[in-house]
Amino acid sequence: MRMLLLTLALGGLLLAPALAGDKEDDLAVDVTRVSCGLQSVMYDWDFNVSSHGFAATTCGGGLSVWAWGAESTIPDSPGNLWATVLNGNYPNLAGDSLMSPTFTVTPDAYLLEILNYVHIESNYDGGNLKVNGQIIAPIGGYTHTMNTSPICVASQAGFSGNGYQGPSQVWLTQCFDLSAYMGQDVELQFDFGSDSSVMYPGWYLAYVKIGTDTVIANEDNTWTQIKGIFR
Ligand SMILES: [Ca+2]
Ligand SMILES: [Ca+2]
Repeated sequence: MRMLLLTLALGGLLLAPALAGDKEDDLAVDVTRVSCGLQSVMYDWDFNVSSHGFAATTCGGGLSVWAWGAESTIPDSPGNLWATVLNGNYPNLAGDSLMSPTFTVTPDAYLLEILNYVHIESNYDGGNLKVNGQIIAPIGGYTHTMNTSPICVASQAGFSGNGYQGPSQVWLTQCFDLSAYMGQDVELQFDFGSDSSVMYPGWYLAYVKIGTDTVIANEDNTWTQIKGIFR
């Protein structure tokens, strides 16, 4: 067994440089894709299940675009989700904030992971996340800085473009660290805005999960399991 493990380890070392030089893997590495590594989830807002109390309010005098429901026109749609217009392109002059329910940031609920899909006119339209009205960047940073054109997110950092995911549009996780808000009640705000021409499918949210990357031991369960072992 020890020899087998050694062989596998050496094999891995030999394979690593070959994979790193592979063209397709290089493309994959360029993709911004950071999960939170959540081990425990306090708020599991899976939008395929419900809208989870999120609600939209217009921003900067723009048009309302956020909608929850069944989406079938983008690749690998989970079914129901939040979208900047379902089953079609967002309109010109959109400006809309999708607001979450209020929750408290705690040591068990401070890493925020989203699964999102972005196909937006680069820099002229875009979206970002705000916490209590302040922009928060994902780990690794936003991919774009908007120009002065879009309503609601003008000159702000955010997600934009029709190739931020790499060579084609795919669903990506992004992780936001809310530890600066520890102990505070917060509300998330997914802002989206567009300018006066050129429309694309938009911004799509499959889930928002908030938790921690540490396993939280449930003492009752743990004790039950321990007793079970010795029964
Ligand atoms: Ca546009
Ligand atoms: Ca859309």
